[in-house]
Amino acid sequence: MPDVFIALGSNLDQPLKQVEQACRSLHTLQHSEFIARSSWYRSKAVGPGEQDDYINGVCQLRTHLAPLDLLDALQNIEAQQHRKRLQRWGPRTLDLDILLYGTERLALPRLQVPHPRMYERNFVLYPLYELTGDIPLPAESGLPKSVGLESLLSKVDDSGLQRLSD
Ligand code: A4P
Ligand code: MG
Repeated sequence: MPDVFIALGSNLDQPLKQVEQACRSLHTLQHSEFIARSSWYRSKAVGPGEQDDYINGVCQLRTHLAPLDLLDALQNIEAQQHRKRLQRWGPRTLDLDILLYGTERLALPRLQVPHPRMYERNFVLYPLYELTGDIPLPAESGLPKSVGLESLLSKVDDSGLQRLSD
Protein backbone atom coordinates (compact mmCIF):
# COMPACT_ATOMS: atom_id res chain seq x y z
CA MET A 1 0.00 0.00 0.00
CA PRO A 2 1.49 3.37 -0.91
CA ASP A 3 1.98 6.02 1.74
CA VAL A 4 -0.06 9.08 0.91
CA PHE A 5 0.20 12.52 2.47
CA ILE A 6 -2.85 14.76 2.59
CA ALA A 7 -2.66 18.49 3.32
CA LEU A 8 -5.55 19.93 5.33
CA GLY A 9 -6.39 23.64 5.39
CA SER A 10 -9.22 25.82 6.63
CA ASN A 11 -9.79 29.51 7.29
CA LEU A 12 -13.57 29.71 7.77
CA ASP A 13 -16.15 28.64 10.36
CA GLN A 14 -13.86 27.62 13.25
CA PRO A 15 -10.87 26.38 11.26
CA LEU A 16 -9.41 24.20 14.01
CA LYS A 17 -12.71 22.35 14.39
CA GLN A 18 -12.89 21.93 10.61
CA VAL A 19 -9.49 20.29 10.30
CA GLU A 20 -10.09 18.14 13.43
CA GLN A 21 -13.35 16.90 11.91
CA ALA A 22 -11.65 16.18 8.57
CA CYS A 23 -8.96 14.25 10.40
CA ARG A 24 -11.61 12.11 12.10
CA SER A 25 -13.10 11.39 8.67
CA LEU A 26 -9.68 10.36 7.38
CA HIS A 27 -9.41 7.88 10.27
CA THR A 28 -12.44 6.04 8.85
CA LEU A 29 -11.62 6.30 5.14
CA GLN A 30 -12.49 3.09 3.30
CA HIS A 31 -9.70 0.71 2.22
CA SER A 32 -7.19 2.83 4.11
CA GLU A 33 -5.16 2.87 7.27
CA PHE A 34 -4.54 6.09 9.15
CA ILE A 35 -0.87 6.38 10.11
CA ALA A 36 -0.18 9.81 11.64
CA ARG A 37 -0.88 13.48 11.67
CA SER A 38 1.41 16.45 12.12
CA SER A 39 0.91 19.28 14.56
CA TRP A 40 -1.52 21.94 13.49
CA TYR A 41 -0.07 25.23 12.31
CA ARG A 42 -1.57 28.70 12.09
CA SER A 43 -0.50 30.38 8.83
CA LYS A 44 -0.99 33.68 7.05
CA ALA A 45 -3.27 33.33 4.03
CA VAL A 46 -1.66 33.11 0.61
CA GLY A 47 -4.18 34.48 -1.87
CA PRO A 48 -6.32 37.44 -2.85
CA GLY A 49 -7.56 40.16 -0.52
CA GLU A 50 -7.72 40.22 3.25
CA GLN A 51 -8.35 36.70 4.55
CA ASP A 52 -8.31 35.22 8.00
CA ASP A 53 -5.40 33.04 9.02
CA TYR A 54 -5.49 29.37 8.08
CA ILE A 55 -5.06 26.27 10.16
CA ASN A 56 -2.92 23.78 8.24
CA GLY A 57 -1.59 20.29 8.86
CA VAL A 58 -0.70 17.05 7.11
CA CYS A 59 -2.02 13.50 7.58
CA GLN A 60 -0.33 10.28 6.48
CA LEU A 61 -2.38 7.28 5.31
CA ARG A 62 -1.79 3.98 3.59
CA THR A 63 -4.47 3.20 1.08
CA HIS A 64 -5.71 0.68 -1.44
CA LEU A 65 -7.71 3.44 -3.13
CA ALA A 66 -6.46 4.39 -6.56
CA PRO A 67 -5.46 8.05 -6.85
CA LEU A 68 -8.70 9.28 -8.45
CA ASP A 69 -10.80 7.25 -6.00
CA LEU A 70 -8.88 8.85 -3.17
CA LEU A 71 -9.54 12.28 -4.69
CA ASP A 72 -13.28 11.46 -4.89
CA ALA A 73 -13.27 10.40 -1.24
CA LEU A 74 -11.52 13.61 -0.18
CA GLN A 75 -13.94 15.73 -2.18
CA ASN A 76 -16.81 13.93 -0.41
CA ILE A 77 -15.32 14.92 2.93
CA GLU A 78 -14.97 18.52 1.70
CA ALA A 79 -18.62 18.47 0.61
CA GLN A 80 -19.75 17.03 3.97
CA GLN A 81 -18.12 20.04 5.61
CA HIS A 82 -20.05 22.40 3.35
CA ARG A 83 -17.12 23.34 1.22
CA LYS A 84 -18.14 26.00 -1.26
CA ARG A 85 -15.92 26.87 -4.17
CA LEU A 86 -16.37 30.61 -4.47
CA GLN A 87 -13.00 31.81 -5.62
CA ARG A 88 -9.66 30.23 -6.44
CA TRP A 89 -7.39 30.61 -3.41
CA GLY A 90 -10.29 32.31 -1.61
CA PRO A 91 -11.49 31.50 1.91
CA ARG A 92 -12.72 27.96 2.46
CA THR A 93 -14.08 25.78 5.25
CA LEU A 94 -11.92 22.87 4.15
CA ASP A 95 -9.32 22.11 1.53
CA LEU A 96 -7.89 18.60 1.23
CA ASP A 97 -5.01 18.23 -1.20
CA ILE A 98 -3.10 15.08 -2.09
CA LEU A 99 0.54 16.04 -1.66
CA LEU A 100 2.20 12.70 -2.35
CA TYR A 101 0.91 9.31 -3.48
CA GLY A 102 3.82 6.96 -2.92
CA THR A 103 6.50 7.98 -5.37
CA GLU A 104 4.07 8.51 -8.25
CA ARG A 105 3.98 11.51 -10.52
CA LEU A 106 0.55 12.17 -12.01
CA ALA A 107 -0.45 14.86 -14.47
CA LEU A 108 -4.16 14.18 -15.03
CA PRO A 109 -6.72 16.89 -15.70
CA ARG A 110 -8.23 16.40 -12.24
CA LEU A 111 -5.13 15.46 -10.33
CA GLN A 112 -1.54 16.58 -10.26
CA VAL A 113 0.76 14.75 -7.86
CA PRO A 114 2.98 15.85 -6.21
CA HIS A 115 0.80 18.87 -5.53
CA PRO A 116 2.38 21.49 -7.79
CA ARG A 117 2.40 24.28 -5.22
CA MET A 118 3.76 22.30 -2.28
CA TYR A 119 7.43 22.98 -3.00
CA GLU A 120 7.36 26.61 -1.88
CA ARG A 121 4.66 26.53 0.83
CA ASN A 122 6.01 26.60 4.36
CA PHE A 123 2.59 25.59 5.76
CA VAL A 124 2.92 22.31 3.81
CA LEU A 125 6.66 21.61 4.08
CA TYR A 126 7.01 22.07 7.86
CA PRO A 127 4.20 19.69 8.86
CA LEU A 128 5.25 17.16 6.21
CA TYR A 129 8.80 17.20 7.56
CA GLU A 130 7.49 16.41 11.05
CA LEU A 131 6.10 13.15 9.68
CA THR A 132 8.81 12.11 7.25
CA GLY A 133 12.12 13.79 8.01
CA ASP A 134 14.33 14.35 5.00
CA ILE A 135 12.74 12.28 2.23
CA PRO A 136 13.28 12.69 -1.51
CA LEU A 137 10.21 14.11 -3.26
CA PRO A 138 9.49 13.53 -6.91
CA ALA A 139 10.49 16.80 -8.59
CA GLU A 140 8.00 19.08 -10.28
CA SER A 141 6.79 17.65 -13.54
CA GLY A 142 9.13 18.39 -16.39
CA LEU A 143 12.17 18.05 -14.16
CA PRO A 144 13.84 14.64 -14.13
CA LYS A 145 15.22 14.45 -10.60
CA SER A 146 13.92 14.10 -7.11
CA VAL A 147 14.42 16.87 -4.60
CA GLY A 148 15.16 16.56 -0.89
CA LEU A 149 12.62 17.91 1.59
CA GLU A 150 15.35 19.53 3.72
CA SER A 151 16.70 21.38 0.70
CA LEU A 152 13.20 22.72 -0.02
CA LEU A 153 12.84 23.74 3.62
CA SER A 154 16.11 25.65 3.43
CA LYS A 155 14.57 27.82 0.71
CA VAL A 156 11.49 28.83 2.68
CA ASP A 157 11.39 30.44 6.09
CA ASP A 158 8.82 30.10 8.83
CA SER A 159 7.42 33.60 8.42
CA GLY A 160 3.71 33.76 9.14
CA LEU A 161 3.79 30.21 10.49
CA GLN A 162 3.12 29.23 14.09
CA ARG A 163 3.03 25.67 15.36
CA LEU A 164 0.17 25.06 17.78
CA SER A 165 0.61 22.88 20.82
CA ASP A 166 -1.85 19.98 21.09
N1 A4P B 1 -6.50 18.91 -8.09
C1 A4P B 1 -5.41 18.75 -8.87
N2 A4P B 1 -4.41 18.18 -8.18
C2 A4P B 1 -4.89 17.96 -6.93
C3 A4P B 1 -4.29 17.38 -5.76
N3 A4P B 1 -3.03 16.94 -5.74
N4 A4P B 1 -5.07 17.29 -4.63
C4 A4P B 1 -7.73 19.51 -8.58
C5 A4P B 1 -6.36 17.75 -4.64
N5 A4P B 1 -6.97 18.32 -5.73
C6 A4P B 1 -6.23 18.42 -6.87
O1 A4P B 1 -9.10 22.42 -6.22
C7 A4P B 1 -9.36 22.55 -7.59
C8 A4P B 1 -9.14 21.22 -8.28
O2 A4P B 1 -7.79 20.84 -8.13
C9 A4P B 1 -9.90 20.04 -7.73
O3 A4P B 1 -11.17 19.94 -8.26
C10 A4P B 1 -9.01 18.85 -8.15
O4 A4P B 1 -9.57 18.18 -9.27
P1 A4P B 1 -10.03 23.11 -5.20
O5 A4P B 1 -9.67 22.57 -3.86
O6 A4P B 1 -11.43 23.04 -5.65
O7 A4P B 1 -9.64 24.64 -5.38
P2 A4P B 1 -8.58 25.49 -4.64
O8 A4P B 1 -8.06 24.75 -3.45
O9 A4P B 1 -9.12 26.86 -4.44
O10 A4P B 1 -7.49 25.59 -5.75
P3 A4P B 1 -6.09 25.06 -5.64
O11 A4P B 1 -5.42 25.49 -6.91
O12 A4P B 1 -6.04 23.61 -5.26
O13 A4P B 1 -5.57 25.91 -4.44
P4 A4P B 1 -4.38 25.52 -3.53
O14 A4P B 1 -3.12 25.66 -4.29
O15 A4P B 1 -4.66 24.29 -2.80
O16 A4P B 1 -4.41 26.75 -2.54
N6 A4P B 1 -2.97 29.92 2.42
C11 A4P B 1 -2.64 29.29 3.59
N7 A4P B 1 -1.97 29.96 4.56
N8 A4P B 1 -3.00 27.99 3.79
C12 A4P B 1 -3.66 27.26 2.84
O17 A4P B 1 -3.98 26.08 3.06
N9 A4P B 1 -4.60 27.22 0.59
C13 A4P B 1 -4.87 27.79 -0.57
C14 A4P B 1 -5.43 26.95 -1.65
C15 A4P B 1 -4.55 29.19 -0.81
N10 A4P B 1 -3.91 29.87 0.30
C16 A4P B 1 -3.62 29.24 1.44
C17 A4P B 1 -3.98 27.88 1.60
MG1 MG C 1 -7.54 22.10 -3.08
